[in-house]
Amino acid sequence: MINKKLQDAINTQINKELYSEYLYLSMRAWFAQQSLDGFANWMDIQAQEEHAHAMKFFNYVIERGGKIELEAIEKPAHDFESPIKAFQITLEHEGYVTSSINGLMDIAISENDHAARSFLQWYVDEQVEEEANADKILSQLKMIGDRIEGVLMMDRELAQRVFVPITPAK
Ligand code: OFO
Repeated sequence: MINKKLQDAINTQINKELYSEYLYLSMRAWFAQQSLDGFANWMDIQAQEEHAHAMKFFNYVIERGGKIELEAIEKPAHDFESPIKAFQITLEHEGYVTSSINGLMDIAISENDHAARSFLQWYVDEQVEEEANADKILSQLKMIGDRIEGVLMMDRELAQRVFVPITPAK
């Protein structure tokens, strides 16, 4: 049976993951409106990953005999000014999610829930990748600056990203 404190915190985290999905869907739309379809594809995959993160938590709560309580999802921004701005927001957001995951791990540790610690370790590792991916793209965009050929080259590269399904629970 899942610990109540952790269950409530995971329910909040599910909302954050679903908000992340919304945010990246909104960015996907913005990039598509700028005719940057490769960037839009990257955001589309990112949104799918966030949905998978939410569902992995969702399944875990149920598997451990807990209760799911879905909350309203906040409206995301819809105008991102530039690719650099969008990736600055992405990196900042992922940093926020990382600290939130760390908070869940702190609860699992203080409640002596070893199963939850093992489960949450996947998210701790995933966040390293989430931040690194956003940081790399942001750094490259800064190098490219205003050079449109560079942006278009990146757009072609980001069009290659594909969704890799994750294990639904555990
Ligand atoms: Fe779910 O990792 Fe991004 O937000």
